[in-house]
Amino acid sequence: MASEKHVPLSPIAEFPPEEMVERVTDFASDLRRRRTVRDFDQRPVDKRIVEQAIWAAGSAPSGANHQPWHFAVIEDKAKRKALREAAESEERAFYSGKAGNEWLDALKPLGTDAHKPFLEHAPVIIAVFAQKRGGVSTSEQKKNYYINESVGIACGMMLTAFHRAGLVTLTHTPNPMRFLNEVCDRPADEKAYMLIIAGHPAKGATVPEHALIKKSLDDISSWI
Ligand code: IYR
Repeated sequence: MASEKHVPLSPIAEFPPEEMVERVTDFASDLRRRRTVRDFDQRPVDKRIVEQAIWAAGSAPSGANHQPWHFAVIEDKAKRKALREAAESEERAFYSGKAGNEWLDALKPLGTDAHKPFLEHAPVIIAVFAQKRGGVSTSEQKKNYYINESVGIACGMMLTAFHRAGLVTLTHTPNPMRFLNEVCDRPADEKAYMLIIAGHPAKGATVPEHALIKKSLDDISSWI
């Protein structure tokens, strides 16, 4: 039999039934106001907000609790410049045909292009890495499991944390992202997963109308 040790669950808050509904409804309404924004104000973001957003992300469930993620906060000007140059070069190839017509057509309503100034100038730029090997302690080198699922959930929790702080975010995935290992000094067995950009929105920032079209509850769920 398993020889694992269990400890009591720390108390979690309980609420009267109606208050539970109210709390989850408030949370959902707030989260539904989250927007992906591409124009950031230059105003700096308190380092404690970034640390707490990483702390929130690091609480995500993960395969065998190996926590297969690393968050590199890119502050250095030269690294940001290198990041922007490498990403824009990939994006130029992407937008000038590599993506294929179907993908480019799908992106048209967003109005995005290869120009990525936020990679240099946004107040917060975090490169998220997924670790192929690791363990419950950073010194371990065991195989990791459900890496994409685990890191994806952690990223979602980070976006939620920034939103709760009153900031806007952008998930960015230059393709391919190999160059990020070099920019961020990360080992070859880590895979760049996505960039999370955060900050205050620029004055007059806009979002594409397309982004406001959301599927209904009936569209996205079934009770069987
Ligand atoms: N990485 C490119 C293209 C892009 C792809 C998808 I799918 C998007 O939802 C948005 C953009 C870029 O960032 O421009």
